[in-house]
Parts: sequence; structure tokens; C-alpha cells
Amino acid sequence: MSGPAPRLTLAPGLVHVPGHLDRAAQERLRDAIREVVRAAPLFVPRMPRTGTPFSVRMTNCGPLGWVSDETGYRYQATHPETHAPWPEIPELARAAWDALADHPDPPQACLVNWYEPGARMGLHQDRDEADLSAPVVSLSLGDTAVFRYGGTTRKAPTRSIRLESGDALVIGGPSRLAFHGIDRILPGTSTLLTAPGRINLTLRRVGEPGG
Ligand code: MD3
Ligand code: FE
Repeated sequence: MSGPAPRLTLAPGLVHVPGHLDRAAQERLRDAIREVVRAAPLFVPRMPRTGTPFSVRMTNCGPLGWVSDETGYRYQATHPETHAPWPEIPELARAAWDALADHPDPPQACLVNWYEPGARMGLHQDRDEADLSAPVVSLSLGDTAVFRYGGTTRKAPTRSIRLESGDALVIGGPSRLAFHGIDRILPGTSTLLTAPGRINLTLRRVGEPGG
């Protein structure tokens, strides 16, 4: 039996847990995400106002899902194209929240980001959640990503680390409003997925604290 994975503090409140999920758990979570995508197909989010498409495709599970279109960013209870409620959060993802979030309440949203080689996510803050006291828990599956993070202003210096399949990140406290993004995916670094690419799950609390 291996013990719990070591936790590396990258910045106050920003904790990297390499290998939180072992290979068997990664395979089970991958299969569960395939079921989520069957029920809630990947969609292409668009930038508010301009309508520029993201290079990352997305879907969600849990009571609420994050969507973005010409009218803005928001959380909503249904898929933007099928209008069906989001499927449930897979048990293994919920278990990761329970192990890592140190928060009394369950996650309300699980955003699934699907990166093909060449997809990226520009430096941004996550501030569409009313409850900024809860952490975000991220799980990576598939090809390694170059993850960049900085401070709470866009001009603060940044650093980058690689996020590998099975890694978790816990983002809370002073890092909850840190700028961050994905510079690139490194194709061929994992055998978990049938096609090159990466899946990222982010588990979040969305509503007012205590609500
Ligand atoms: C640091 N996703 O969905 S996850 C996002 O890998 C997002 O798909 C990236 O940024 C991805 O919004 C990074 C790690 C992460 C998530 C939320 C954060 C890092 C964060 C919020 C604040 C600071
Ligand atoms: Fe983000």
C-alpha cells in the first residue's frame, strides 16, 4: 500500500498533490467522464461580447455547471444545448473533494475541460463563484499540461509547473483569486486516453457561503 501522496505548497493556499489518483483510479475516473460526456455532450464556450470560441471544449456535472456565451459567464442547472440537467458528479471526483478540500459542504459544480493538442487557456481569474471562501479542487487526466500561475494582479510575476495525469491541485485561501492558465499540452506524455489530449476537472462551491 502506498500512503497519501505528498503535498507541495506552490504559494500560500495553492497545493500540488502529484499522483493523488493512481493508475486504476485514473482509468475509473476516465470511464466515468466518458459517461458524463455521453449524457452532457462537450460544447464550445464563447467569449462574452465578442463570441470568440474557446480552444478548450467543456461540459459539466453536478447541480450547477459553468457556461459562457456572447451574453456572459454564469452557472446554470442545465446544459446550454440539450437543456437537460447536468449528470451527477462521479463518485471518485467527489471522493477527491472529500480528501482534499477540507470543506464541510459538497461540491456544487464540476467543470470538465477537454484539451486537444494545441488547446490552451489564457491567464485568468476564477471569480464567478459567490463563495470564494471554499477552495477549488482540480484533477488532471491524460497528457501533461504546462500550468501557469501568478499573483492576484495580471502583472504579478508568474511561474509554471507541469500537471500530470493523476495530479490534483487544491486552490484556496490567498490563491483563490490568483491569475492562472494552461500554456500548452504535451502530446504523447500519457497513455490514459485513446486520443492525445487532456481532461481537467474542477470541483467548486458556487453559491453564497452557508447557502
Ligand atoms: C488557480 N482550468 O477551469 S485547473 C478553469 O487545467 C481552469 O483546465 C485549468 O483554470 C485547467 O477555470 C486549471 C487548476 C486551477 C483551477 C482554478 C484556480 C487553478 C486555479 C483558481 C484560482 C487559482
Ligand atoms: Fe480557472
